[in-house]
Amino acid sequence: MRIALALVAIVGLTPSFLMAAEPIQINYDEAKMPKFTLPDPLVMEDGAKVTSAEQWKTDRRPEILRLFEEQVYGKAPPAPTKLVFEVFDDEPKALDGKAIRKQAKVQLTPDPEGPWMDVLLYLPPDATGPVPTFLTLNFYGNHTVHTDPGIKLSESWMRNNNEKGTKDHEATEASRGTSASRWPVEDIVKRGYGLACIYYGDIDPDFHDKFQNGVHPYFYEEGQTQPKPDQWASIAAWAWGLSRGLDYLEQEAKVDAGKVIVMGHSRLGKTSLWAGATDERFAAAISNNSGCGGAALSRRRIGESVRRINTSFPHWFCENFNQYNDNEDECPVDQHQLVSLIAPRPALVCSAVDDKWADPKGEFLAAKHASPVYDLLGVEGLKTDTMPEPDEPVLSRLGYVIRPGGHGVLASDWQRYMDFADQHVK
Ligand code: GTR
Repeated sequence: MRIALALVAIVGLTPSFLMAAEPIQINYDEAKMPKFTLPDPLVMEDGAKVTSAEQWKTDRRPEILRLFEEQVYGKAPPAPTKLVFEVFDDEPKALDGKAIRKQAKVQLTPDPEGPWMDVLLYLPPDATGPVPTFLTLNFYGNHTVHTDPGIKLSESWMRNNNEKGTKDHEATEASRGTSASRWPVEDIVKRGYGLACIYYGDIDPDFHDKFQNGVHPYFYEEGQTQPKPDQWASIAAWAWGLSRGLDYLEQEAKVDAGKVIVMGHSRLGKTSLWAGATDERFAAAISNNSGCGGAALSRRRIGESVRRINTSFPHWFCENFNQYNDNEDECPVDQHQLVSLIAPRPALVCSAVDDKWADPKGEFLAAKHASPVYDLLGVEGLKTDTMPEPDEPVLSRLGYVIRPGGHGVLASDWQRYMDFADQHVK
C-alpha cells in the first residue's frame, strides 16, 4: 500500500481504491444547460415530414410509441384474455350518505393464485347515469385515501414510514386516512365525478428486487428470470395495472368508461402519462409534478437527470434507458413526445413553483412542443407560448398549470383537474 501511495505521489494519479464514487452533478442553472435539439414529433425517423392526421395515426404515432417502449419504459405484455374480479363491498351510504363506495378484487392474471389488486371506487350518490371517473394510483394503500373505516386495510408490502403508520412493511390501523389531504373525495363526488383508487404496490412493490415480485414473473418465458432490455420495468407495470383497472371500470355500470381520466403524482404522474400513451381508451391524462421521465424534457438536464433517476431507481425504466445516462441527446425521443402520444385527447401537465427537482419549465416546454401534434389533428393545443404565472392555469385541451408551493397534491389542485375535466371530458 505504501509503495502504491508513493507511486501516486510521484505520478499524481488517484488509484481507484482511494476514489469515492463519482458524484452525480445536478444543475439548476439554465445558463449551464447543454445546447440541444429536440426530436420533432412531426418528422419520421427516416426524415420524412408528417403532414396529415392520417400519417400521424398510421406511421408516426406508432413509431414514437415503439421508441418509448424499446428505449424508455419497456414493452408490457398484452391484456390478459379474461378479466376476473370480485366486488366485495357495495355501500350505497358511505361517508354519511355523501358517496357510494365499492371495492373489488381484480386479478392481474388468469391464475387464481396469481397477483391481484384492490380497486376502491367512490361515486356520487345522486347521479342519474354513468359518471366520468378519475382513475389513480396511490403510494400507501387505498385505506390512506380517506379515514372511512369501511375501506379494506391493505395487506400488501408497504414502505416503512412513521407518518403513514406502516410497520414491518405492513399497514396498520394508524395508516387510515394518512394521505387524505391529497384526496378530497367529498369534493370530487360533489362535482359529479367518480374516484377510483389502486395501491401501486399491488401491481409491483416499489423496490429493486430484479423483478422477482409483482406481476413481472408471471409473464416470463420458460427459463427467463428478468425482463429483457426492452421489456417492461416498474413504471410500465404500474401503467399496465391502470389499464387493468380500466378493464374493471368497463364492467361497472355506474362508471362512464368512455370518460375515464388517468391522473397521477410524481413517479405515478410519469405512470399516468405512460398509461395515457399506451392505452387510448383513457379519455384524458393528468400528470402532477411528474418531472424526469414524466413531463420534463430530459435534454435540459435540469434538476433530476436521466443518470440520477436510473441510479436511484434502477427498476423504474427498462434496461435500455441506461444508455442515455449523461447521453440524453442520443435518445431518439424526449418527453414532449410522450405528451404528444395523448393527442388528440385532453392532457394536463401540472407543476409546482418550488418543485425544482422536477424542472417545472421543462414540464411546460414538453407541453408546448407537443402542441403541434394537437394542431395537426385539428384540435386545440396549448393556448400559450410562454410559461404562465403561478395560479394562472391554462386549461386548453392540452393544458398547463403551475401553482405556488412544493412537490405534492393539494385539495385545490383537484379543483383545477375538475375544471379541466368539466371543459374537455364531461
Ligand atoms: C423522487 C424522484 C422523482 C419522483 C419522486 C416521487 O425521489 O427522484 O423522480 O418520482 O421521487 O415519486 O415522489
